[in-house]
Amino acid sequence: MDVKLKPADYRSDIEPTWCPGCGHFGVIAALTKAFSELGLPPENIVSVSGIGCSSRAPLFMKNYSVHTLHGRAIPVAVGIKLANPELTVLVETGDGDMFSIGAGHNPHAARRNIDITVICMDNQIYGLTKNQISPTSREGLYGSLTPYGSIDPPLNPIATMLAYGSTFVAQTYAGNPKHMAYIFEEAIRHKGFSFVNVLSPCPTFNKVDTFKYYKNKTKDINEMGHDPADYEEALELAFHDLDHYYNPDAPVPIGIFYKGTKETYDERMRRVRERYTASGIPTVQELIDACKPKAI
Ligand SMILES: Cc1ncc(C[n+]2csc(CCOP(=O)(O)OP(=O)(O)O)c2C)c(N)n1
Ligand code: SF4
Ligand SMILES: [Mg+2]
Repeated sequence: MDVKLKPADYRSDIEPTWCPGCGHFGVIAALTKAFSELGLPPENIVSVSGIGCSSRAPLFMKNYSVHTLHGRAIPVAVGIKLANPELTVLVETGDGDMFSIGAGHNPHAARRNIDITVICMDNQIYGLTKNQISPTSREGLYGSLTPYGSIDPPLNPIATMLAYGSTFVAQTYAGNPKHMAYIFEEAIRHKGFSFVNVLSPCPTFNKVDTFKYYKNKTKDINEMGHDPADYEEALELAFHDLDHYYNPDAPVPIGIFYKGTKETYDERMRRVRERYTASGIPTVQELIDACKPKAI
């Protein structure tokens, strides 16, 4: 008989080294809750991360994990998923890791609809390297290299990942454990590329986008009537995601922006293999024949 594991059963015996009050604590609590709710065996989960405070998250959980190079979690996760599509593969990353150095990988994993779940712990700052602005930092944010405040307009993670063709895009907030666990569950359950932006404050360095700031500001777009099947409305809502940076009355939208259905990359790969090869694994002659130029 299968015994359902509790969230604590998914934790490793390594204690997090994060600062007291870091939003990332809530993320691993919600993630282990989602694993437990989904009844996932730890040996079937692989978490891949880059470099950053956020990218340490896999260390504190019991499932398999690969701590890769800065910005390189997505290609490693894609390789793992394609080698063994039966695994649940996650990327646990940060706003710097994903949208600065790793940004070139995002459109390709999304447009190919590779069945992985990307969880971006977005604190709008580089925490690990002690306070530099990131692509998601708001204008005017002070950092150790921007003593007069950032003059860069911020990147919009939700609109970007929607435009790249992700089939699941959501935003949640580290101060709302129930909402986070629910969104993680939905993202992992989704067949295809799923992206979750988690607003996860860094109380040590980002003194603006704090738990206090988000309190009473987040609004669940699904409770307000947004249908996640509506891609155009999702884009419209996403374009207003950062309004609160410029307008103190604007809400911070959380919830599922978009959830669509599209054949996944590994399904397509399987279909092509079945069509062109006798055994699923091409022979050398079949590969040579397949490489000859031909009309579509
Ligand atoms: C190739 C390379 N360049 C730069 C760094 C330095 N570095 C380490 S973590 C990091 C930023 C991490 O920011 P983020 O992903 O937002 O994570 P956080 O610490 O904020 O959770 C940088 C620039 C590095 N480790 N490797
Ligand atoms: S520096 Fe910021 S992101 Fe890093 S552990 Fe401390 S609070 Fe968390
Ligand atoms: Mg960060």
